[in-house]
Amino acid sequence: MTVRLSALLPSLLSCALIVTCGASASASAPARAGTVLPTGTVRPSGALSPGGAVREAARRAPACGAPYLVERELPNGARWRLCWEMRVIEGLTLTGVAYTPPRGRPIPVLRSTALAQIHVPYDSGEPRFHDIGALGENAVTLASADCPGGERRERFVCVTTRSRGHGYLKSLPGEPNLSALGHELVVYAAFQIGWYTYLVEWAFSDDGAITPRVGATGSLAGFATGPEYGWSTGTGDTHVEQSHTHNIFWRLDFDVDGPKHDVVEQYDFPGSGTARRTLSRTVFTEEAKAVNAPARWWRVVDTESRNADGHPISWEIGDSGSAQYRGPADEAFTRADLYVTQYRACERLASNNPAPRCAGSVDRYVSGQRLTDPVVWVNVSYHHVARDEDADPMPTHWQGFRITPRDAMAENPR
Ligand SMILES: [Cu+2]
Repeated sequence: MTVRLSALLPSLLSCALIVTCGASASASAPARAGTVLPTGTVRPSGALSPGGAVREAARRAPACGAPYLVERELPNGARWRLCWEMRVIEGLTLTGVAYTPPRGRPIPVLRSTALAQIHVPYDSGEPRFHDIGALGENAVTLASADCPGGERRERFVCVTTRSRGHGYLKSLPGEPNLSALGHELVVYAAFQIGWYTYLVEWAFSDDGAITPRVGATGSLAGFATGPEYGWSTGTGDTHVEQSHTHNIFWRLDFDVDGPKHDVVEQYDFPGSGTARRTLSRTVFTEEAKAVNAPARWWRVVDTESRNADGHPISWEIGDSGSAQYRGPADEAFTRADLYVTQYRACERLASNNPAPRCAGSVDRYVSGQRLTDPVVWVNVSYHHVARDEDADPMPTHWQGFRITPRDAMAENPR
């Protein structure tokens, strides 16, 4: 552990000198062979989408071919289609995500999704990393064993299918037993940031659900502290590893059943402590920030399109697994769990946004604009108190959330 600390010291000093620590964590990463980005798949560093009509056309109709096209049918007959690219800043980015239920028509869900920040504040107050600044430059070459049963695309991305346990199981007297194992398409990549390796994945289930999540593995950073801020790891009590939080932000540009008529709603069920719970709906007509609460969830609904049952098609967002970190005033972007903003191409990251034409963080993107093309930002926190088992390599700790179809189909799409 001593060796690691001394190895980190130069990057910490340069971090202090340049004030913004966005690139400092990646600067401390061990040099890796084979992390050259695939030609033609990466935008130049800091570059934004092309402007005007070209940009509009490109984002309305995302298209791609091999090896960037993912099109897969799962055993129940459901299909997912999407494109991937490895962006310099955000790393793995998925566009044009559409779900086709068994015997149904394709339903667009997301125009694009990518990570928008990995913010890692340590419990003593320092250091405080913003690990996304050049994620794509730190993509790890995957071995074939790292992509079991799947296809490696351009060495960095794995596309595979895996079981998700029982999709359903029904056994009622007088009725035929029904059960089936479910499957999901998984698209993931790994990124080396400092001593940590982040596994960034999206799972696309055969029932239409999407699970974005990030797993942190690799090695502990080795920041020593007193017992009030950490946990004794390693041999005996020679080292107290400093606790810290991983605040992970996703940017989700929804296009539920096409680019128009998307509205974001919040649902609550007040009545705690009484026998009844009522349903309460809040429609976000303007840009908004929201915090988690028990039984609270959100949905993006297309107000014009209907399922065969006549109900509006939507995808629901649940974020109940977050530790809900709240930072100091100069980290106001940590003070909400979900943001809804009007689409702007230059609003890319939740903090340390690289585009000078836009504000610097997601809390400041919320400026009272009317929502006609909503982008949803989800913040999931995990408080990492190290334990002896974390060394070494550190077992993967996962954090993420769920996006579930709500009335996209008229019945179970089995
Ligand atoms: Cu950690």
